[in-house]
Amino acid sequence: KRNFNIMARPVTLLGHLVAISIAVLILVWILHFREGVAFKSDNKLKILNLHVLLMVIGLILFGGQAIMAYKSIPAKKYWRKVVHLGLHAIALAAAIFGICMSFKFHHDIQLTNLVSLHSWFGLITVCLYGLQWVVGFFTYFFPGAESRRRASLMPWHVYFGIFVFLMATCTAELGLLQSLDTWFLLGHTQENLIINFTGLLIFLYAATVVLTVILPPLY
Ligand code: HEM
Ligand code: ASC
Repeated sequence: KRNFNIMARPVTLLGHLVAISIAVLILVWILHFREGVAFKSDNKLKILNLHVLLMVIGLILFGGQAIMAYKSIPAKKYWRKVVHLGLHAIALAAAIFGICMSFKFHHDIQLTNLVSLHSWFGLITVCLYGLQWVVGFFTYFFPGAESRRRASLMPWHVYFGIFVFLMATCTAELGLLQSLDTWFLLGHTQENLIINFTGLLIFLYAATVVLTVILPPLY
């Protein structure tokens, strides 16, 4: 009889490839089709672009890699865990800084904050992400809960981890959709194609990351 078992490690390879493709597309979009990034500039769109870059590369790409760490890193469990929480810390820091950039953009051009569905999703996502990180850290790393508590919280940790990661990808899709002058751009322009392909790849990334969680590890 044939055996249809698929192990997670090869799927994490696809996850890395998709992540690199998203990084390339988003960099081409922001550096070539838009005006690049800046923390301080008279061209306020550069500050908004910094927000986009931090959210996609920081929160989504690093966050997904953090989740896949238990299936992608060929090392002992302890080191996988250190990579898992470390990459999540980078993702969270980028997300908090990235949110600040969107508020700075709104402040500088005197736009009202928290109007769009994208902004509501984004704020909820980052709050839940921070909560997930803190609870995960104290339960599973330092000082660590007793083993029965660790075990009983694990399904919740995995469920909320997937949930908040998917919320982050939804927020990014809403952000792409809203990309300022979308209506002006509509048409078969190169920039429009890049935005759409980025959105498709983010969806494929989410599908891949969640699949690695469900598949058994390859030792
Ligand atoms: C799995 C710890 C933060 C999402 C795990 C596991 C541990 C852990 C011990 C179980 C791995 C296993 O037994 O195979 C931690 C610690 C964190 C943290 C110490 C923070 C300091 C996060 C965050 C997220 C997250 C912020 C998501 C936003 C997940 C997911 C899994 C997981 C989806 C399942 C991975 C799999 O089974 O392939 N984490 N975690 N974790 N964690 Fe975390
Ligand atoms: C941990 C860890 C796990 C869980 C397990 C309880 O710290 O690495 O896999 O807690 O002990 O499910």
